Amino acid sequence: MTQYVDAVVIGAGFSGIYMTYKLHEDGFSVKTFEKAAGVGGVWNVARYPGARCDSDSFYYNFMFSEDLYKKWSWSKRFAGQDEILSYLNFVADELDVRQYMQFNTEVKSAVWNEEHSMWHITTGKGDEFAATYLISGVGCLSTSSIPNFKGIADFQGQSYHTGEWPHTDVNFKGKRVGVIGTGSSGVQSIPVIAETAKEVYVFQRTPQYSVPTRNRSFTHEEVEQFKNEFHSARRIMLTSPSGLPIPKATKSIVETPEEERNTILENAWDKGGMILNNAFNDITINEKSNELVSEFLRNKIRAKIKNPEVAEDLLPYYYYATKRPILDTNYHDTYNQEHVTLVNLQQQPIECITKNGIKTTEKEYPLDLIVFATGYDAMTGTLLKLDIKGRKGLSLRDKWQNGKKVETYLGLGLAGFPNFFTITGPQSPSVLTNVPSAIEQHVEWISDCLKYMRQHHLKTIEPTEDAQRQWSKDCTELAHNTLFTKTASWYTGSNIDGKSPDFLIYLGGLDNYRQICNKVSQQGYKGYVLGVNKIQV
Ligand code: NA7
Repeated sequence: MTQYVDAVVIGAGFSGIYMTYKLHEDGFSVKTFEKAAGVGGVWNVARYPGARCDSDSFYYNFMFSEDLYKKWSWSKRFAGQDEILSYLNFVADELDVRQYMQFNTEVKSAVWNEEHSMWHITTGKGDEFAATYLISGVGCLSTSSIPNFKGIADFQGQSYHTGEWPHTDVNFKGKRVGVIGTGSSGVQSIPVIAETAKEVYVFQRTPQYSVPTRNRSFTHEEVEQFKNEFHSARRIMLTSPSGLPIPKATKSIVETPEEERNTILENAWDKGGMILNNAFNDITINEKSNELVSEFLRNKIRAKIKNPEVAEDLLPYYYYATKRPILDTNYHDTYNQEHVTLVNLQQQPIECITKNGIKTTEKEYPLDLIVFATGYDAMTGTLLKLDIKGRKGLSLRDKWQNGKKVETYLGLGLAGFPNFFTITGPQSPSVLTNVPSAIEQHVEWISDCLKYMRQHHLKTIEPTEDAQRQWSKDCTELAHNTLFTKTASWYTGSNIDGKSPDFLIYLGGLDNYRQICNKVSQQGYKGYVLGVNKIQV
């Protein structure tokens, strides 16, 4: 039997929890489906060793409620996966949202019903729901990607992707472990794996820049200070491009005299975290500026690594920060340990995976366990797993797959898909900001929009093709004015075969984005078609 709710939300991570809460608070009936057994989203599944957040913990949380903020005390400067998951469980309890959530349930399809102006949602368990609104909180880094290595099924040892880590402890003791990938997940996990493994082989395709996390426990006084500074921090977060209480950088690195520049870089290095990549305003814009920071970071690697040949193999030469900036704890030092071997895939690419391990063009590395730290089908991967069909049976897959250009309006919705909203969708700024800050903005904007619809007796809302084209053009242009598009990364979709190479993140900053979204709503949802009854097709 089909049940009716005002809104169906997909996912119970940061986005789904807050969206569910807001909808209920605003008097809408809501049903939230979550594939996993509990809340947490990516923090419930990416349980790999060393998994940690790169935003300072007291800002990587909800800030919409002072009371909620003050009830939780983070133990460390950068929280690990387990603490973030505990936090999200705490929030779900505090906001009392579990009653609207159904776990262990995957949404299979969502089809727009033209006649009733409603979404028809079907789950893997056979639930049928009709909903006026469909809201995706599936996240932008939630579909793991394992490259199609030849022979992958032949491997007889254990193997795991970092984004789908088992809920039981994986024991590395006495084992020969191969790690493929040196993005954030690889860099975080490799030093921890090396603590107990007998041998570690890191299969590196692209060397990485990395800045120390400088993680540490908070004192009681520090925790109290964060809580007391709630209002001042929030004020800056609402107006900063990153959504963090880091003011906009105003200095150009090329225009800063060498001595001063080095002092700023050294200070940022000593403080750790995301300070260095936010220290100057031209790092990702100007090649010369970028090279100054890149060389600073390469020198840090040279100074750390004892074996000069290994040091050479670890030196990155892409434009710093055009891949996700990485924070580490003892990453590069790990290569000074005798049982850790760097395999440079630029010199010896992987040929295949065998029953015993990984074979490169030079030799076979026998392994007991392979860790795939090979990343995600970011931004669009999870949305495309769902069979979403809009007006006239138009499928999201037909619209976006097979090299077709991905276009959205504000990263929040798309033409042909009425009453469908995407939290942290493609072409929103979210993944290049402090994600919870972006999520709060998205959820609050969507929630205001639905209240507006109710107040004005509107039945449908849908971006126009023109507004969508213009937004997508703006996103592309912003990206082409930077160095981001000169580097292959998941930002550009180039890590996934067959994906249209495009930069799917709005680079204008969360501050500007917030203003643009506010202007759109203040102007009666400019760029949208609002339907009193169903829109004639
Ligand atoms: P990333 O950042 O996409 O890193 C994936 C890594 O896997 C990266 O080093 C890739 O090398 C490597 N990779 C991917 N495919 C291959 C193949 N075929 N052969 C060898 N190496 C390969 O994913 P993460 O999980 O580390 O981080 C994703 C985000 O999650 C992170 O930014 C946080 O926000 C959370 P490449 O650089 O492409 O040469």
